[in-house]
Amino acid sequence: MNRLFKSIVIGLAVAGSLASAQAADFKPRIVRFGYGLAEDSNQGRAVRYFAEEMGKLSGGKWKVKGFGGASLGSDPQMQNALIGGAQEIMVGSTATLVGIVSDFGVYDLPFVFANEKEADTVLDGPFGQKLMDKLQAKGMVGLVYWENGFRNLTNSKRPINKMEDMAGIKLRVMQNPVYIDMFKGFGANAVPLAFSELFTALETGTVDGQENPVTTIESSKFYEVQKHLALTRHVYSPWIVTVSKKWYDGLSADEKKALQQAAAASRDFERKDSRAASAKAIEVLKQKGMQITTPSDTELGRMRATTTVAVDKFAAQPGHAEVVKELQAELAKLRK
Ligand code: TF8
Repeated sequence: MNRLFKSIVIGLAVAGSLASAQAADFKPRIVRFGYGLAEDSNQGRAVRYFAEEMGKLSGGKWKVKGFGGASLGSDPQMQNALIGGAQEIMVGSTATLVGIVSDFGVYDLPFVFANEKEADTVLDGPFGQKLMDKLQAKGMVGLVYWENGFRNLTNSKRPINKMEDMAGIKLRVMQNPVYIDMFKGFGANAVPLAFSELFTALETGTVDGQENPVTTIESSKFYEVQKHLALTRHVYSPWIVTVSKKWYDGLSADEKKALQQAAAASRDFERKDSRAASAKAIEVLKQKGMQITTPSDTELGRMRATTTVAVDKFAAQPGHAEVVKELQAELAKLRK
C-alpha cells in the first residue's frame, strides 16, 4: 500500500514536471555554442554538459550544438558574431574581451588572485556581475564565469628558473595590452596572436613559447612542440560564457530563466572537472616528455616587481583606477 502510494506520488510528480516543461514557453531552437579548445578538453566537456542541461530544461525544444576548435572563429571573431547576431553562444577568455569592455583587463593583472577560492568568490559576487553587466551596452550578455585557470609558461628554447631565462624568447600572448606589457617587463619578446593560430606558430617556430593553464597545454597537445614548462601561475585566467544580446532579447522569460540555470549548473560542473583535470595534467605532461621547472617564490617575487609598469599603465586609463581599487577592496575583505 505504502509502496503503491509512493509510486503514484512519484508518477504524478514526473508527469507534473513534464507538463510544466511543456507548458513553459520554449520555442524550438538550434543554438550554436562556439569555443576555441579541442572537443576533448575541459571546455568541450562543459559545453556538452550545458547542451544536455538545456535540452532537459527546454523539454527537448532546444538543440544546443557545440562547435569546438575555433571552427566558428577565434575568440575575437566569435565575439563579433555574437554582437551581430550571427552566433548565439560562446565561451572564451575574459582577456580577449578588452577590445569591447577594456575594464576586463583587471583580471589579467599579474598575481592578483592567490587561489581558486578567491577567484570564485570575486567572479561570482557583485564585482564579477558588475563587470559582466557592462557587456550589455556592447551587444553581448554575460552568463557565468568558468575556470580557464592559473597560467604557466612553456617554450622550446630552455628551462625557465628565473626571470632572466625568459630574455629574448619569442612568446605568444593573448591580444591584450596587459599581457604584452607584463611579458615585456619579464624580458620576453611578447607577440600577440589568436589562440586558433598558436599550435602552428609553435610548430613552425614563428614563436618559441606561450602561456596557458596546464589543462590547455595538455588538451591542445602543446607538449608535441614544446619541451619546457615553468609553473609560474602568473595570472588566474577566467573564461566567460556570453550570448548574443540580439538573440537573448528575443527569448521568452522561461527561456531566459532556463538559460541562466543551465549556465550556473555548467559553471559548477566545469570548475570541478577542470580542477580534477588540472591535478592530473602535470603528471601527463611529464610522461609526454616535458621538462618541468618551478621558479622559487623569490624569483616569482622578482618577476612580480617588474609588473608595476603593466599595472600602472592599465590603471592610468579612464575608469580603470576605480575598477582596480574595487577589486583590491573585494580581495582585502576576503583576506581579513
Ligand atoms: C588563450 C586562451 C584560450 C582560451 C580558449 C580559446 O591563450 O587561454 O586558450 O580563451 O577559450 O588564448
